[in-house]
Amino acid sequence: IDTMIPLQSREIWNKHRVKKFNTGDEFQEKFISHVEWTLARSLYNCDDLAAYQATSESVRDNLVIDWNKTQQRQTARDSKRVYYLSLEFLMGRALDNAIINMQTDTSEKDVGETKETLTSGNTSREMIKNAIGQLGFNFEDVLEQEPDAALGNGGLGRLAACFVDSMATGDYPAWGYGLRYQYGIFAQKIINGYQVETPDYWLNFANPWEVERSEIQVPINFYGYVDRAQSGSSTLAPVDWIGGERVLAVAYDMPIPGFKTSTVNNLRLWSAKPTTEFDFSKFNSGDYKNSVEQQQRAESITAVLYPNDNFEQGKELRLKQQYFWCAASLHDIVRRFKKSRRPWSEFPDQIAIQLNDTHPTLAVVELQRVLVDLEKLDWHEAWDIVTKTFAYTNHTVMQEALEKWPIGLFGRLLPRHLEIIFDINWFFLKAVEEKFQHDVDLLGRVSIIEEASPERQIRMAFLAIVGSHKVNGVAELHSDLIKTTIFQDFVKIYGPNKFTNVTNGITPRRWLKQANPKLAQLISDTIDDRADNYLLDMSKLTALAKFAEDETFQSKWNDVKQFNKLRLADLIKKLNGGVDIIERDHIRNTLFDIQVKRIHEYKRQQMNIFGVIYRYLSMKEMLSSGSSIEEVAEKYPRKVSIFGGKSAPGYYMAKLIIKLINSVGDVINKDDEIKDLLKVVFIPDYNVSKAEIIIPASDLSEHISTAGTEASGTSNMKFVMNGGLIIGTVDGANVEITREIGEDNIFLFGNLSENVDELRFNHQYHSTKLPESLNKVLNVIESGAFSPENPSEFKALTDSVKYHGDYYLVSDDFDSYVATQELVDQVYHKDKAAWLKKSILSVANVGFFSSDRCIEEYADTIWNAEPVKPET
Ligand code: HBZ
Repeated sequence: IDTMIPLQSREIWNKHRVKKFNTGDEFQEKFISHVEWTLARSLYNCDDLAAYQATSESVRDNLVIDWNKTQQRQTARDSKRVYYLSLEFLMGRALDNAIINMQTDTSEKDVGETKETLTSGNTSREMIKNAIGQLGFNFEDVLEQEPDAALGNGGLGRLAACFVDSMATGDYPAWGYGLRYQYGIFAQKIINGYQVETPDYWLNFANPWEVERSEIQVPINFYGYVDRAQSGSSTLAPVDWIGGERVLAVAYDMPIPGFKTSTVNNLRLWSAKPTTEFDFSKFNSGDYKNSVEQQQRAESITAVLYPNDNFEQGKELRLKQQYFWCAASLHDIVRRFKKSRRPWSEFPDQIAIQLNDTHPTLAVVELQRVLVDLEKLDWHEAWDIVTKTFAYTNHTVMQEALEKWPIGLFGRLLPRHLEIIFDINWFFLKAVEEKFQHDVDLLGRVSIIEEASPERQIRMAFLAIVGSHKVNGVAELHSDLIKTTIFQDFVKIYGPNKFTNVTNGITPRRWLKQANPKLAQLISDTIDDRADNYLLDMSKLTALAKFAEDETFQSKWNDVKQFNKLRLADLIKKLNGGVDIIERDHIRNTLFDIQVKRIHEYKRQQMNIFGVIYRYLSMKEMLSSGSSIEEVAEKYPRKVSIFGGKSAPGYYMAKLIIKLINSVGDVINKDDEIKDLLKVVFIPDYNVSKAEIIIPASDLSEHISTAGTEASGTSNMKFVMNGGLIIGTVDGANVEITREIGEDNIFLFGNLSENVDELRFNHQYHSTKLPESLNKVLNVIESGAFSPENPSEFKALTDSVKYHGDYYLVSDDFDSYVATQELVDQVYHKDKAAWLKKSILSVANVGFFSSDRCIEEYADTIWNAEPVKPET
């Protein structure tokens, strides 16, 4: 490319080439020029927000240089590219992460001598912090100005965010593709104990972390009809789809910096806008008012993120979002491929596309359409390319979360795609029939089209399996479960090798270094790794094990936890209108017991709060039968139960659980008789930036889903990485966490997944007796103890356990849960050294759960992709 530009021009470009800031002084110069030129402000009206924006612009300038180079390098090397298609990227804040990832030099030699330059490894963050301080701002206050990019619901969206971080860190030529929602997940307010949703308009102030690529506009069609005028009678021949509604997809790019590498990858999010031209002939009536309204409707496609997790609603706008995003992304991918002028058969050698759940499955159909209808490839040749390109990650076995689309709705919106799906299904079923001639029910069971009433439905998971060469679950237990339950027939059809496991992971840059700087510092000091190389090779953490019983080290470890607990107490106080809930003087011997995640019956926050109630009742009973408060404290030592999480707005039971937690808190927190031995806190609006404060502060966290329901869980990994212990069921990644850190270092309880079916069956067909303990709790709730104005307020919750089959098996696990909680208390309060040892050993062995390991596994076993390393 270079040679096409005249030498003289190249010289001038080179002479004036942009340069990174590399010292605190250079940073300050950039900062000021951004305040004055980019923001058109000055020293006299530069507030924290402006300081945040100027800092971000300055840091971004550094990133952009590497971003451009990375893209040029990846194009020049022409190696296989990975595209991660996810409807959610729960990124959180970008600034601190970018600063941390900016450390480029992995050598230790600079540390100490040249503290004020960026090449001094560890100190880039310190350097910027000092520089900002000298300019008159507090670094933490500046970071606080950034709104979270909350473009996701929970684990699935956060996983995608960890993955793009690890893909950049591993130098993989990989892009994320998603949607640029104008409203991310709603902000949660708690009013009188109830969840109230308020819109999250996160783009209120200019977003320095995105670049609008207004030149990249992809037209996307919906509705219309299929014209087979030139295709004759042949069913598989290319046809024309005449779309009825047209919108434009505009690209917005976010830089994704790798840690200690100059690789900066791209996250491309699409935004919908109206086309500028009217094509009246395409509208049925040509009625002008309607045309205008249609144009206005365009923007609604990317207006809002659907706030459900693990539940599918089947709304037309959701399907529109999916197609809009898949079609735009594929158009981009195909355009880039075509520039290489390779034959189509090489498409799968150059491109791997990962489907994050079934949400992007339309991309499979769209690629087939592009190849057959537009590029005129033979059907089978095209299908071979498609299936070699795609791979699908499943995140749930729960029926209500599996996507299905009624064919009526689908066919109206995407008439040509429906035909293609029927053809895909026809060839698939034909092959199955040939192979399994005697199994009469099989075809019906595996058909992509479900014969349901009132209407047939498209089973998106089946389509994703048929359209992919690999299918993976997200933890070992889960990957085994999909093979024996929902996808059992497909294992028979394709053999077991199509199905694989890649256990989830998390990025240690955000979830250790950024969230817990004190612990990160202690670790790097202790294992003598001042340049933080352990963040790239987490097996280095095993060096901590030899300090597990060292008293001085334990005490430093404990001090870090204490610091983080105070930091959380400050946050809770702030959120509680400046009033302390947690007794500060006793924080060191108060157990912080935390459950933060989306509120869902299967995650069993209800069991947690029932346990809290049981503890409270037991304390009160002791007191009323004459025990002293000291005796009560002996049995039930200081504890604060902390909850956080959003409920889907339409999920009645989850909302009721939130209300119960708050109502119980109101009663317990005000009860002077128990002398602050027990507190209950619900932290409103749990999100990524709150998680960064909450997770490092945990002594204990709860991962207590009904066995077999939580595919993996990833916050379990985050808590362990921050030195918290876990109380959990034998579910999801808890199983592998136990294997890695050792069963002495985790508190497991409850029934196993292989017994769940039988237990459910028993509840359905026999009247099973509730344990005494739980019965007591439910009776007290029903008495109105927590809802005096409306004693039956929580009836749906108590009834679900008592009369409606207890689907989530709270009654089966309750006693072992309570007993395990008491064991936790004993270890925490009676043997702090043992506790600290467990905590240290857990961190020492958490390395497996780095998302860098995950990405390597995906690259090796699914994508067949190699890193493209920057020249050194
Ligand atoms: O994906 C979660 C799983 O529940 C969790 O166990 C796992 O660790 C995590 C990452 O693999 N699933 C989700 O978070 N799912 C959703 O958020 C979701 C969102 C929209 C949907 C369906 C599911 O339509």
